[in-house]
Amino acid sequence: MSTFRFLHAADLHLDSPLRGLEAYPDAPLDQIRGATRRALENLVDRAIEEQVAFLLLAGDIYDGEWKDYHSALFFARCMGRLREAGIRVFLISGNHDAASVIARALRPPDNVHVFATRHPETVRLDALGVAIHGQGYARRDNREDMAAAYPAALPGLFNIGLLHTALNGRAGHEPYAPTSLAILAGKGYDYWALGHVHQREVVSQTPWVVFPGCLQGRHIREAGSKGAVLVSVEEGRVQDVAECQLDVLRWQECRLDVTGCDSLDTLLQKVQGHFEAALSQADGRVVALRLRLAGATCLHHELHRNLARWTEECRALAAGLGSVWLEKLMLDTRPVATPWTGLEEDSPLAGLIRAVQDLTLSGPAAMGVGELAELRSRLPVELTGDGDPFDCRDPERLGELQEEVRELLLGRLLGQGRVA
Ligand SMILES: [Mn+2]
Repeated sequence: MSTFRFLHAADLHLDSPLRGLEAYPDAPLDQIRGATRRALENLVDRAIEEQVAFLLLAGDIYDGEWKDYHSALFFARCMGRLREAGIRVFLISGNHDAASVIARALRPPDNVHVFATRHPETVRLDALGVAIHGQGYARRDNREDMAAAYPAALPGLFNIGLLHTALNGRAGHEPYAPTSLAILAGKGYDYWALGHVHQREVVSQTPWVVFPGCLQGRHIREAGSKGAVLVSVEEGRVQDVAECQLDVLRWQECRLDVTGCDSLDTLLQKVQGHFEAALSQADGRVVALRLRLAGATCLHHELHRNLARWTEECRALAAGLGSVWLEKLMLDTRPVATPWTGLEEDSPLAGLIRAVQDLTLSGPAAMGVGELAELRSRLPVELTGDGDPFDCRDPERLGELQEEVRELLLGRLLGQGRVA
């Protein structure tokens, strides 16, 4: 039994198109557009630096069919660098790059083994004492338990299973190639190299079952550090599974407490401090932030009334720091006083404000749920996953929407009556 290391990555989604980001006035489009390629270059660099025995790619190398061969040529060039370094690559196709989806596939260099799609296949690396079992997707919508048909472990070897699956279901991910931990464990393998779920997750250590997560986040629902895992095997046993951060642009969702901020200057100062801290933690990467302001502040109504303007003010602060981009500003603030403070108790305005406060916006009809559902049905599936802002079936999201409508109305009303 030998000692070696290998890298396991998945869900590269090479050249994934930008989704609606062109609409933002100053989105770093070039950096976002090139991020999946730069992350793949980082993966290749790391494989060479660490002198790994091989690289595993567990599906969704591509994002879907393309109109030219650029993505496939870029991939071939990266694989060619590994070939020069004597590193073999084992890959399976996933739902995004199933044979039925990608018509223009190019043959990769000869250090790359692409697993069959009709049946599970096993590759033995006798010099290392390794067996790799895998099967790619022939078509996108794959609902079979593929793992069940994988062969049992080959005795005396370090066995790896390469599989693109949602296991027993993962929020925000289509339930492709469903299977269970019991089925995986029953094969007797040492390491299951999974793909499909974009969040890094060590599902089990006995045996090792690992989702490395996507190589590079592409939108706010793929926030946090992204990359691959480096697996160290000693005497035929997994000794260590280490996270390798390989992303070049990092999405981050954060919450900033602005309790007590009593002027827009103090608020903007606080926001700037927050941006600077995020930047210093990003290790030279571009940071794309979604910022949620929270806490009780007398600026509550002003922020709600002029959200678009304060979003641009914050965006300008971010732009001034170079490598920070504000994707969205969201409000979770509360007012410090009741909105009718200072108004005549029985004045018409006070009455109207009370009416808005008591307004019941619940019920599907009031919120236009039917119309929203109709719009939502036309969105690409990637946009309607977990935490989807348009999901009106989610009572929590509906509650948030109601709150936003109420605050907007109050902010507008108070703006008419006096300075909030
Ligand atoms: Mn997938």
